[in-house]
Amino acid sequence: MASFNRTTLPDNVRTNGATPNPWWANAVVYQIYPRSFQDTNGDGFGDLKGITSRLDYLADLGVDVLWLSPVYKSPQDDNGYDISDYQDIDPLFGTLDDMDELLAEAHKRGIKIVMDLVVNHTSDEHAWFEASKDKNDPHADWYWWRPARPGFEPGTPGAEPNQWGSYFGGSAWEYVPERGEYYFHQFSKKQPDLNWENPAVRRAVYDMMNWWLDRGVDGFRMDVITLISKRIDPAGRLPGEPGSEIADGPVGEEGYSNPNPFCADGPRQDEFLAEMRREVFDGRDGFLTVGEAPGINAQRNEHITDPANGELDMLFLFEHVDCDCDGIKWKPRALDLPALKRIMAGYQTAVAKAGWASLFSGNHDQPRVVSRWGDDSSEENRVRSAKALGLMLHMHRGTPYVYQGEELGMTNAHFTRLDQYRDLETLNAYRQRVEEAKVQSAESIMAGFAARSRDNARTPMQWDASTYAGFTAPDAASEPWISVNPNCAAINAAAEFDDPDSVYGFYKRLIALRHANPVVAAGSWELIDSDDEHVYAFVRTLGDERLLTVVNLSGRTVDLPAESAALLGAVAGDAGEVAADAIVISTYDADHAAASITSGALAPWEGVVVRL
Ligand code: TEU
Ligand code: CA
Repeated sequence: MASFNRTTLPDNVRTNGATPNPWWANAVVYQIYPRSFQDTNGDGFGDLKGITSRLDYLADLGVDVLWLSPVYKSPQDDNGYDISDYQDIDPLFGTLDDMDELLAEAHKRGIKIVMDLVVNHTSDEHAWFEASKDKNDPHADWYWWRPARPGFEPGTPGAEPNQWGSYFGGSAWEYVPERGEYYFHQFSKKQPDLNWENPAVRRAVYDMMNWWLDRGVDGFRMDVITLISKRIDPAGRLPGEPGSEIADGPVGEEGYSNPNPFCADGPRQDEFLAEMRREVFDGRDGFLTVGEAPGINAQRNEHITDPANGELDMLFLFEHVDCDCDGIKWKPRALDLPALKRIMAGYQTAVAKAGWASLFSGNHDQPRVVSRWGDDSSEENRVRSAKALGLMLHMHRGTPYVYQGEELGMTNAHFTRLDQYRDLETLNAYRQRVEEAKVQSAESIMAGFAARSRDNARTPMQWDASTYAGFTAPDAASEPWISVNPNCAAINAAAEFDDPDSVYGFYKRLIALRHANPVVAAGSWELIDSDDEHVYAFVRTLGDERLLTVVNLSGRTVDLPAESAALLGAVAGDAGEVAADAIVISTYDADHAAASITSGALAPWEGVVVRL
């Protein structure tokens, strides 16, 4: 049986404050979006057998854990984040036997698998929701049902219980004549929010989680788990509903108010997470829990991920991937690097003593990082900037997450027509912002989609240069569910797999570096040259080992900033040169890095890690 215990961290090295260090202390997680990863039956959708067929690739990359986006039974309104049966696999992806085979084959290779747990809401086609439409059914109180506002005809504009809008457009309330009431949904109307105030709901969720862990799953990524506790008044009324002691927020340009301030990190957040830990994970080991945490700041991250509080192992925070727009996702702006560095420093310093950080720049909801913060306008700049961004992230303290295709330097889709998009968030935003509220022009929002649509990360994985990038067979019965990026001709795993200078080869080295060097996994982190607008530099220290990471995150040659230059000067020889063997890893070759250091300037997208 392969060993899972990759950690090379002695117990006197502090990680998240647990003793002994958690098994995942120097692990790297790889996120798979199954729908777009590998199709094996020609229906144009990725499937579980496809993932199993690519395990040797993932083992070669060196990742320790796979996070699968949802593969449960679902109407696929939000690509599986709307679950209608938590304990069965959607036929689109295969069967429970396929899941069992994937678990067994992954475990043989020393790779663990965590599933995506979506329990803030279910599908409106879940049996629980169907039953809850009957006010006399035991499930009647499993969701947030509310009557129409007094004086309004149910189902007519203005009759909604409050003014909240859904993240996916329109009101957050949907009227069901059968029950004569509205239900609350933060996301699409096919994703009704579960009522976590109801202990029967929590019990059912914990039972389901235990069922999967008993089946061999190694943990969960928990979808919007910091939205499950809603602010309510003593009578249980939501903000803004008739008679509530809590007003809901101001109405925005699209005609609705934002539920997030009343649903993010709510009053019972810690209680629910601690109860889940006790009811599901206590007594088990070898698991990983990571919560998706919109609305959580760095200080709350420390509390929730401090093992002493018995909640979650780590969280995904969002401040860093929300910092390059002014509140409206579809009106992006260029990255302000000092702002990003301040945010990342806040994350890192908050968990310096206890708690832990996740490290990600991409996922199935975010645009491709090489297009967003790098430069995909030429092959050379794409490869160099993808490596520079990977180096920057992976040299931080915490657990890195690699999103499928990020290790290849896959880019945004660069769609130009609305009919190329599939994501309901994108399509609903067009209808609401351009056609209904008329608050953004078609041209402006199409540019916003090209930069930020979630579909940028959901084009099929590029395995080779064939018609459908090897995602599905060229003669498949169906085309892929979303267009393959034509740049698969040059950007694909087959072209990169054996090339040590490829983005793939570079990510392999980053991952191996973490496995082999405790200072990378657990060393302290200190930002330097914080105001520099092009260079991201920081020092990692563990005992007497110190590594300087200095990355030029721009397409121009820039001078080494002062603090970095001083640290390098202290280890350089008389002629200012640094020995090539002091170069731990670099986005060019070691000789080029040494020459750059000697010259005091970094080439475009040049990143270097130097042992001080
Ligand atoms: O995402 C929640 C969430 O925060 C996203 O709505 C994110 O803010 C947005 O996509 C960025 O524009 C989780 C899942 O990752 C996402 O795929 C689901 O659509 C959503 O929850 C509902 O389950
Ligand atoms: Ca398939």
